[in-house]
Amino acid sequence: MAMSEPIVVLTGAGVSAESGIRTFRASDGLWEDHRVEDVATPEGFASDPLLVHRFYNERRQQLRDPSVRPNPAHEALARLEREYDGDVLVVTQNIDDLHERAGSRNVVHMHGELLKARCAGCGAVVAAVGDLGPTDSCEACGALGAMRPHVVWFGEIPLLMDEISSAIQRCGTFVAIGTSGLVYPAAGFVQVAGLAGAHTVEINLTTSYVTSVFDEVVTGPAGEQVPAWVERLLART
Ligand code: BV8
Repeated sequence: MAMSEPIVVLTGAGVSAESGIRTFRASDGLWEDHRVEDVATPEGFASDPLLVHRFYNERRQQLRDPSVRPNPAHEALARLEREYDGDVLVVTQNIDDLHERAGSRNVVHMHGELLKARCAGCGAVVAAVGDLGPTDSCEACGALGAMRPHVVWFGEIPLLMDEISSAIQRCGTFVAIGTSGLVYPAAGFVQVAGLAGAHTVEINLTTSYVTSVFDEVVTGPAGEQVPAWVERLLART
């Protein structure tokens, strides 16, 4: 039996909202407490590493809170990967590990991962479960104070772009879930997918900056709409 065409799923902060993780641009959003340029840029980190470490330490502690768990949207995407008879790739802008904890295995974190740290000296990437600070030394090269969150800040190049680009060129369906469509290059993926002939779907609570580009728009909370969309798709294939 021929395999069905590959599916690429792009997720943003909205897919984790119902798990209790704040999004960036809601009224009570993460950025509300801080200026983006102070906490999510290399310049911000250079000028106040303690502030930036604290910003990520708080988010890492929250992620470890037992009440923060995958929600039905994460679980539905893991089901899609298990039951769909084609490839499913989750490209997430999120730095939490909820997709993996829900069972998704084919996940690319294009903006890095909260539970990892990277040595600014040798580039080694290590697990970071506890707090990070400006005096931590690299367990690989020993450099003192060189550890930073393994996160892609504004002005830095997203990770695994080649893998992402080739997956988008080959997919038959591109679905964006819970992302505002503001940050590039992620916000431009729908355009690339559509030009490559994919059917494009947006699942969001409201409209995004790029809603008009999608072939199909599903409005509502991801925790409800993603399981329903997966159910419909699996019933068709
Ligand atoms: C790069 C990690 C070059 C850190 C993040 C001028 C014009 C255009 C672009 C630029 C420009 N000036 C600079 C740029 C480039 C810049 C950019 O796009 N800036 C924007 C602000 C204009 N981009 C970069 O710098 C990127 N790098 O361009 O390098 C390059 C490019 C390609 C190839 C080679 C080189 C790097 C950007 C990465 C920054 N790091 N995160 C951290 O997490 O702390 S960005 C951060 O915000 C997230 O990772 C995410 O990517 C981004 C957007 O957030 P969303 O996930 O969309 O969340 P948001 O809160 O915005 O929206 C939530 C959505 O969910 C909403 O739509 C809401 O309606 C919905 N929702 C809420 N609840 C629910 C829901 N939906 C469903 N159910 C719910 N329950």
